[in-house]
Amino acid sequence: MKFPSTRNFFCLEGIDGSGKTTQLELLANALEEKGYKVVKLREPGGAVISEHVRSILLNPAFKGIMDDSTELLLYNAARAQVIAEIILPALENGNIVLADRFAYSTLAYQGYGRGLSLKKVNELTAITCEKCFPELTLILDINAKQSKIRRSHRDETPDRLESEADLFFDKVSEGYKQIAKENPDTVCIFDAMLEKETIHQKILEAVLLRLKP
Ligand code: Z5A
Repeated sequence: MKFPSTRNFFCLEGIDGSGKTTQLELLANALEEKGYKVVKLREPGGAVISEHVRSILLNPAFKGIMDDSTELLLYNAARAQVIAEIILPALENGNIVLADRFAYSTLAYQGYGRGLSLKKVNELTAITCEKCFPELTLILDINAKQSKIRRSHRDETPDRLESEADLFFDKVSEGYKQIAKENPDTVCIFDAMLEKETIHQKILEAVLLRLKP
């Protein structure tokens, strides 16, 4: 399904530990050095209500209790709020918006990962994201095994999603590849196992191409 293409709105995607947050920071700094105004946000989250929804979604106490449809709707609810409260005003004020995850996370995790109907996930996305959708999504491709190795270096207790089995992350990873294949004009996929700086330069190049008037 095709979604709107909103100028100056970019998103980083990939499974956990793929390096999204690292690359988002590098990209934001590089753009700011070039004089662009940048607003960064994470999903789920980025606005007060959305952060409250995040704490429900990631709470390990709800593992095995939260229904897949509840999960789908909560991610969309968090997204609807951050779009209205943060993303649209930021774009209207001439900022570049960089999102750490957006609606393709829902397609990859709830659609490909959980096995919910891709059509229904897309239909819901069309409602939630009626007013904006990234003009370019940058996917960091890493397999479930490598992602697990990177995540194992963390001290924190895994959140509800992080404690899913390897098979789940394999499906999510395959989902991202499929999304890239089906949307070659608006999605770029990068090998997340390359050096951080190498990935950064590739991402920066792709974004600067879009920013040219
Ligand atoms: N989720 C969903 O199911 N549906 C949805 O619609 C949305 C989200 C929006 C949010 O988790 C969870 O919600 C997520 C998907 C789900 N769950 N899972 N599982 P989150 O926001 O808490 O976390 P995350 O988005 O998954 O990100 P992360 O775990 O923080 O990882 P990351 O941002 O991709 O990676 P990083 O923090 O930049 O890097 C991880 C480590 O790797 C770090 O030590 C880096 O120094 C290192 N790193 C980074 N790049 C490299 C390279 N190139 N080489 C070597 N090492 C590197």
